[in-house]
Amino acid sequence: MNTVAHVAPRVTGTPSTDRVLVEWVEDIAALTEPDRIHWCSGSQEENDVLLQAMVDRGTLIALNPDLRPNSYLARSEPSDVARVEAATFICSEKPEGAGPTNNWRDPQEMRQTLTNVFAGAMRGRTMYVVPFSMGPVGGELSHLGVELTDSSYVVASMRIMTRMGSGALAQIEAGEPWVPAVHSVGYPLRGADGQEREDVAWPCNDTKYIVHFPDSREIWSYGSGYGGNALLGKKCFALRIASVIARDEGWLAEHMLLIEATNEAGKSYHIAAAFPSACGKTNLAMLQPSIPGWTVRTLGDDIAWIYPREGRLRALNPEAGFFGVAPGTGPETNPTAIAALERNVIFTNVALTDDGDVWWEGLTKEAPDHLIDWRGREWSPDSGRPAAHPNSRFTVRADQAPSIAPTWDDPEGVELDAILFGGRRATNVPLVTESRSWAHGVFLGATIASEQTAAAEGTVGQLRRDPFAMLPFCGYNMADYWGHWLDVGTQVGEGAPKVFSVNWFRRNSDGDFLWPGFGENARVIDWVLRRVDGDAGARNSSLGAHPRREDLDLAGLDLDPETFAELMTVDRKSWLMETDLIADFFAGFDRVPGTLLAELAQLRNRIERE
Ligand code: OXD
Ligand code: MN
Repeated sequence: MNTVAHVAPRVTGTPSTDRVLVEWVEDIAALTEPDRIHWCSGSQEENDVLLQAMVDRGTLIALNPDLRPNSYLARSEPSDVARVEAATFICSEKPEGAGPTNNWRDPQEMRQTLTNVFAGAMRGRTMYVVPFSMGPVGGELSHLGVELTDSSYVVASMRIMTRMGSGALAQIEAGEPWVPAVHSVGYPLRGADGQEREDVAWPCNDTKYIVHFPDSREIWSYGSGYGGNALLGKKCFALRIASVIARDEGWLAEHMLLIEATNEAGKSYHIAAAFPSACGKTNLAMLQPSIPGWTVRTLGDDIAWIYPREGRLRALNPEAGFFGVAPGTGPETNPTAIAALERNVIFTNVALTDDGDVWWEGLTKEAPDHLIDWRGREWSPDSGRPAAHPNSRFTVRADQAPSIAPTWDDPEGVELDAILFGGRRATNVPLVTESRSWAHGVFLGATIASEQTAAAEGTVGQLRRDPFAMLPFCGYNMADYWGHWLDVGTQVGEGAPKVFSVNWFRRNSDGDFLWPGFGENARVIDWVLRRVDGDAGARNSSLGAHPRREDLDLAGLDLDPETFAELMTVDRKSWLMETDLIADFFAGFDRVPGTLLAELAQLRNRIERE
């Protein structure tokens, strides 16, 4: 096969003055062979040009400006609709560095694989240089990255999800460290022989690699244009790589929402909460409390960076936007999100209405009579398939949420009063449990689980453990991560936030939820915060402390004593089984901290004595 000599790419935008950065960009360009290199400034004009080009190419559909101003719909390939955990790799030097919950690959072999797939991957395309800051630009706790990508959809999304552009670049030029992140959709427009092919609306590749080198703090992503696979500031950087940086520097990078709750007396508290994906994190982050006089304000809906400072833990949301799941978001479940989505949104894989607006399951009670579904096909309510993909998303700036806290982009973060760990448990796990100590709290986080299927059946054997909701996101050995949490608590001591487990999803024997959830979750938060202040009563079980009925503010809620009792029951036999399952789970790790094994033994002891 004849190969055509690569012509030097045309450069637009303002190249950096940073020699290391420029050399890296040149090296990646030499490997991937783009036709053009554009240095992104993050300006409005640049964004307008990119969006218009995507509309012209069919990658974006401009929505009706009267109904949804400055908003767009993208439809991905059906093969590229979610994070790909099986193709996500942690390439630490040794397999133990990644641990049993991650896919490990030898770093040298993976570098060779990446060199092969990235060779010529950007032919015919523009390679965008996207400098970004996770956390406010210049903030002491913020971290910088540069994503090289051949997807303008990724550029526009990174502009919403991160602080992207010249501000971040100036920090790099001032000598701050940064994480290199290379991304290609893997759909070059020209072969090595010079043969051209047409572009498609959503270029991607069936071969996918989402790769992290924790030792050198690098990210390489190939083959997908979607979400966490491609917007590399989010899961890849702010969780997987950041968790490694945090381990080395003595802080925590967590899959947690962050809120400020203010009670009727005007006293404010901050809470971080970890829930596995699809357990309503965005809804809780934007909670409208049912208790009169209470307000909840949002700082973040997905990620919190937590660090010790003067005997307390402080937390900050490193992101600048929400990449939320659309289905199930409606005026009743999350009116705040609905208000945030009025304008300036990039929607992906939702349905299109006849008047040029968007729709998804749960947006209205009744579906419209006619839609174009997420694959671009005609749809009516009797089509027998969802109109929006279950993982369809909205991408919107955080400060468009009416509930946004004024402190949300304070570079110092906020002081944490409580940490919640939650799973989706139909059985066994009470509505709320206060841990007995920091170590017990870490045990609760390490053993979070969700039932995978028909919750009413509730067979404990069907549990998926998702420790700290970090199973797919921890960049190193999960057992070492637990040890790191224990160390941070020891360092902070008395001033550490109190840790609770919550479960909004317990069901009765008919399969009905026992707790109404949503705005009523404020009643649990109220008890949690009164416990923090030492102002609320509780009873102890073998699991920890729980509210009695009289300890919760249940005014105006129709919750009979029997239902409450069922919600809080700790069943001895089931819990003995739970401890066996936890022991099995821990047995999958060869370096579980002794403190957690002791917590398990003590739990079993307490249950046996009950
Ligand atoms: C997310 C996830 O997209 O957790 O936030 O999967
Ligand atoms: Mn998440």
